[in-house]
Amino acid sequence: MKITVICGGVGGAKFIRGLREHLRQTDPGAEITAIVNTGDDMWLTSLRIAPDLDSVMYTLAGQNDEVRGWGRLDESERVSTDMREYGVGWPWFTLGDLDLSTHITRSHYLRSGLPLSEATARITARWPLGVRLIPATDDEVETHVVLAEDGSEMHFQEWWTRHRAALPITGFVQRGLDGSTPAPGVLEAIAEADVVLFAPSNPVVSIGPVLGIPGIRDTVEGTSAPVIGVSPIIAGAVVRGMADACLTAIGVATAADAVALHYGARSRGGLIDGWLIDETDAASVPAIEAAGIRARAVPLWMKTVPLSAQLAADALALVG
Ligand code: FO1
Repeated sequence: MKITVICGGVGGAKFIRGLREHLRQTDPGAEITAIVNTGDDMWLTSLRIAPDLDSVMYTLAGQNDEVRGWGRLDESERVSTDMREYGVGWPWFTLGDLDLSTHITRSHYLRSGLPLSEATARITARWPLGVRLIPATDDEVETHVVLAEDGSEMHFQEWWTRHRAALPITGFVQRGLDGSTPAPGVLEAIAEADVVLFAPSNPVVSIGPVLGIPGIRDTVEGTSAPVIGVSPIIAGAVVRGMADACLTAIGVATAADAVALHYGARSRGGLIDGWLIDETDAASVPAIEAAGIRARAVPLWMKTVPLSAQLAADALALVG
């Protein structure tokens, strides 16, 4: 079976880890392709930072800092601490020493003329991930927020890490979107999949920027594969991060059913056929079904790998 997952960072990484675990037990020959958001990416002190690609890679490699949710295990910060003395970089954005190894390697490949997708293939080859990671695009399409105060733009990453998404914004723009194209293999991975999954990632700044790359949304709408999503919202609250600030900025309620309706039923011109919500949101099943989307309430908290594997099994079961 070929499964393609559209994802962002932490929530997506845990979900894909669960999907890999489930398929190892039930369909060892299955192929998993993750199409990963690159809207969070940026150049910082001449290094290309790709947070979501790194979160997914480190998690699948068992090298992720499970507590912080980003960065690597057994990390140290000698370099970034010293760089502060030079007054370069973002003091609010901590680059660990081992994490810098990844950024230096990626930047080396990019500076050598390789596209991000090839750099990613070479970097991820270091670990037997069992999942193919493809960036949504090889082009530099970065998410910026539009500040309510004066309409100026700020890179999403500064709004997110420096201001904790607390600065009022009126929306998001994808800088560099015009003329951008999906990375090699992205459209085929969606069109030729047996199942397409939307990981429980931020609908606005993770899933949204992937769908925004010209050609990707149309390919999701047109694929013969069922498209099943997993709610990133449980009982009206985000699981982690500040997705509520993002949803509010685009006028979507922070609720499992609201996000389903935001994606819309494929049978009515939208993107999804099925939607998993948490048991605490079970009362929303009828409304989601009334919108043309098959819904099921299951335990959504991915506290352990077995729980994540069960969630992946529940998502695939919704195909049936
Ligand atoms: N998030 C923070 O809140 N503070 C940080 O200092 C920080 C550093 C960082 C470095 C590398 C990286 O790949 C991710 C990092 N993140 C940090 C997380 C990052 O903002 C998020 O992973 C996503 O970009 C937002 O979903």
